[in-house]
Amino acid sequence: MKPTITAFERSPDRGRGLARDMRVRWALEEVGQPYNVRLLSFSEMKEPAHRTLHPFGQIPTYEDADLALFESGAIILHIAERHAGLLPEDANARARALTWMFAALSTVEPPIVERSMATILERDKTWYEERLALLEDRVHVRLGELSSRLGRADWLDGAFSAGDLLMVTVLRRLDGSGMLEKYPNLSAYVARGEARPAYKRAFDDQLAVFTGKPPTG
Ligand code: GTB
Repeated sequence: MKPTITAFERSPDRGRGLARDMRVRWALEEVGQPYNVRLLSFSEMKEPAHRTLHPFGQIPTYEDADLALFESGAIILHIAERHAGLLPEDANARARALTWMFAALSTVEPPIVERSMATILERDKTWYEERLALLEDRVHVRLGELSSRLGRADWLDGAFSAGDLLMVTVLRRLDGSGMLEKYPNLSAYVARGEARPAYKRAFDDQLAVFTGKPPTG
């Protein structure tokens, strides 16, 4: 039986792959697990039926037989634990990959999301420019640190892992801000992630939801 995930019926990003179903799609594509997608409107996400799956009324969720999960990080960990390809076999390398998953979600993503939310919700405030500068400073601190750690490596710790998958999707949230371009190794890192065949399949599938056209590849 195929797992079912949920995604926006009409993503506000117009198919740029910035919503969090993208990372789950990418993980499923990396491990070669076919899946179904149930598309939800904003009002459907807040209905009791969906809230039994997701207490916060959001996407993505993941259902497989009698298991239902929410939180993209937990879903990706579940996929990575049940299939080869996203976590190393060696116990220490695996623990380090998990560390990068947490770092992506709890250290790098928050300042990026805070900046992004300010650009959407606070643009008309008198203090917007001043606050944006502060938020961007915080993002730059993390980008600088991450850039130093990545150095000239392809991936964060040896082979590509679920840690890289999450980090790339987190950094993509800066798309259009011009911030990532100040760190050529991070831009190249994101481009390496986007060049993976599994990423492309996932991206095309989520874009097809927006355009209404089936993916060509
Ligand atoms: N921590 C949760 C996880 O990782 O799964 C966060 C889930 C979440 O924020 N879901 C968002 C959602 O359902 C969609 S991804 N929002 C609707 C709501 O809360 O009512 C966030 C997102 C939305 C849109 C864009 N975009 O348009 O660029 C980017 C990211």
